Amino acid sequence: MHVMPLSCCVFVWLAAAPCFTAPTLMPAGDSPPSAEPQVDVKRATEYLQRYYNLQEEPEGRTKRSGPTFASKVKDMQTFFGLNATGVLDSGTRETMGSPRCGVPDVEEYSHIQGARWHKNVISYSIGRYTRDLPRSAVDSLVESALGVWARASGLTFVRTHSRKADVAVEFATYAHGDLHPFDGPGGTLAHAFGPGPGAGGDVHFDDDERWTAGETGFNLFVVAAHEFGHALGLKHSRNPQSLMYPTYRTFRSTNLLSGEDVANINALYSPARVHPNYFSRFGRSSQQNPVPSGPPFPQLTQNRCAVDLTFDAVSLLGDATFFFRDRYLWIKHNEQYDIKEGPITNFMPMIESSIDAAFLVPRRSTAYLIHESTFWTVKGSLVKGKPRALSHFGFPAWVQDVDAAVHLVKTGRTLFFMHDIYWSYNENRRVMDFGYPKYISQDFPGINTTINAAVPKEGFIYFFVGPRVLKFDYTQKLVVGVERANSWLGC
Ligand code: NFH
Ligand code: CA
Ligand code: ZN
Ligand code: ZN
Repeated sequence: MHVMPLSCCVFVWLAAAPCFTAPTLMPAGDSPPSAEPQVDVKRATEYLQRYYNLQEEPEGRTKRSGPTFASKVKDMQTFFGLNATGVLDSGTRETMGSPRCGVPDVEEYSHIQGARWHKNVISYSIGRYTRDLPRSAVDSLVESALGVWARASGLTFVRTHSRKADVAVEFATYAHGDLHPFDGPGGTLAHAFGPGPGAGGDVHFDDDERWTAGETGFNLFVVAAHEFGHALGLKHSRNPQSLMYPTYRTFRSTNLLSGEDVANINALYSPARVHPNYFSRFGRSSQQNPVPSGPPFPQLTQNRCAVDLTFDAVSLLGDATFFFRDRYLWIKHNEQYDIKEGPITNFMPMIESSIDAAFLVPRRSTAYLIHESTFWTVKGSLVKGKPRALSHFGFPAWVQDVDAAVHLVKTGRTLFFMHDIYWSYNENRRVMDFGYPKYISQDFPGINTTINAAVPKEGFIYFFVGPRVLKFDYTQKLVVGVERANSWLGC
């Protein structure tokens, strides 16, 4: 069996040392309970060994002073937002004293991406229920918690009653068959295994907690959403705004996910844009050298007639249509048969990344090319100035990229599509229209999956969805035709 990193960490760490609660736990081993400072150092040492990879000395003794110990204390203080003094003061001891369980903090942050599911449709099952809530409530809280990630990622979750579900959800107490017994009321609320076969993806809730749908006890929706993050491969975040922060909080706002959560799930599940160092500013690695997305070098040729060819963005520009895929570009002149093609940099040397979305505002003769949270302005065939922030259009901060954009001359609006929602931007007043985002499926019936690209033509909107293009009649609100995406490139 291939054990994936996250589940592997959970196994190793919990098997080696079950969760402990400093205030109630008897000091382990040889230390007499009366020797307070001794006990504190011992506990701190155990804690740092468990969560911060503090190494034991060769003879089996652990360094309790010196650079290693202090620097691990510092790491821990930094993680919890304490003063990083390296000194075991009372605040630090108190924080260490909070019961906790799971993968070591530092290990977790060393790289954001963990294992992932290599598919977009993930099955889940609900096995043993809790008696705290009606079954129907559990079903719908679990479904909503999965919906949080589905909306942010384009993943789809389907419920099954099979034992072979990818994500098997269960309530259990104490020992429950996976070597990681729960700890009774309080302490650890739940745990999850990262993507993988067997126990991989499974989520267990401690049924000694009081599970609720409200603000008393522990809110099942919030805890489940956190656990599903792990089940999809996400690790803990040190950002207290993030759902993946390691301690339980109730969320007052409707927005469970921080921008970082959204970025991390997308780094994991958007194969076209893999960012090994995305958000690495929380770690120690090189934020100074952002890694350009896509393959390391733009491919010099691409087969435009490949059966399953998809595009990242399609836009009109001048009297041509531009088709973007990874860092490659095809340009089809409207009145000519020949197609120009090559790496984007051949045409626009400044643009060394892929393009996620693009649109033309004809009365300004200006096209906007969007890459993640930035965009370029292109007039004629000239890229104007430096890339600007996508937030310029008035998006909320958590919007870090869009899938597609299209400008409609008739209404003067630009529509931005992201997963299953979209925004409408008023190009005349240069403000977002009120009441957005809205669900795409509500206003574009028939468009039920993530949109790759959109382009207006002869009064229709053409939505590129996977290897197909759907012709959408905006006044009838109806899909009126389907063809292969690359038929537009003469295939
Ligand atoms: C948890 N975890 O039980 C807590 N935290 O806040 N108790 C985490 C789940 C929360 C599983 O994936 C465990 O990370 C505890 C302790 C974040 C939903 C911080 C005490 C360990 C109230
Ligand atoms: Ca517990
Ligand atoms: Zn378990
Ligand atoms: Zn967790």
